[in-house]
Amino acid sequence: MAYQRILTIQDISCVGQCSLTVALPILSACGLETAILPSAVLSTHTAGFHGFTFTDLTDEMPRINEHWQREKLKFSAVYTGYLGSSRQIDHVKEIVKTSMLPGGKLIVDPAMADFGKLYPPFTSEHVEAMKKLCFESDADIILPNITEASLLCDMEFRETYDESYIRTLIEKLEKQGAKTIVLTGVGYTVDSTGVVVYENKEFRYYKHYRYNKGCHGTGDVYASSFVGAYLNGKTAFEAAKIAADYTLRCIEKTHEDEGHWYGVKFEMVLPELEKAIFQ
Ligand code: PXL
Repeated sequence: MAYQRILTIQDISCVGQCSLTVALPILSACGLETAILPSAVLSTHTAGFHGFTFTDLTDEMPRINEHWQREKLKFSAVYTGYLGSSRQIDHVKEIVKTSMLPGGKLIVDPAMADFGKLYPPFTSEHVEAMKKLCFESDADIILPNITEASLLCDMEFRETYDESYIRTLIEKLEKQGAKTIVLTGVGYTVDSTGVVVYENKEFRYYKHYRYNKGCHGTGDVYASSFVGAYLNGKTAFEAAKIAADYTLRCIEKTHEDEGHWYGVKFEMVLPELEKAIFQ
């Protein structure tokens, strides 16, 4: 593969093993030059820590992009994660328009909700802005979980569901403009979960083991390893499988340490991800 410079846009949670502190090392391990655009700086992530600081960087985003344009810096892919405000989403759309190389890939993890609920700072305004990023900006791939997918296509969220519910979700996303869809956290039995990939008009399902106890940050580990594999020439389905297997190994590593409640121990198993991509 040709050497690629990509851009990832998400927050820096200084402590907490999520967003940029996960994406940057994973993408680097996948051999990608990774430029970053921090959407905000938080002392920790927001799930379980109390009294965290939050510095919004929305107004920096267009200034940074103007400098990149003056320097003629371009990216062969843009991968977005947790975005701190709906106003940021407008800046991201502009950055994609001005700083992506022709034929570049836009990969959007809508990172805004889980378990049927929006993350605390977000409202329906954020959902509407995220729809625009996913559908109007021509995202090549979106990686929602079921909660995010239901919000993006205004469909009722269901905790228990069957294949026809999942199919309808994906069909509605496609109707709104989604191209390749990687729908995560889809399980039809109590001890399994998996990922449904809709690629080239075809549905495929990768089913795998589900641990009862999850870890905070697995969504970011999953999306980053997916992007790493995909940009190294894997199909979306192959990348989805590689990312699922890697994320499971990270969860196993994390479970070895009962006190590690705030993030995913993804570091020690990075060589396994590299092997899966480059072998
Ligand atoms: O992992 C998603 C995420 C990213 N960044 C921040 C978060 C969360 C989820 O809670 O709080 C700041």
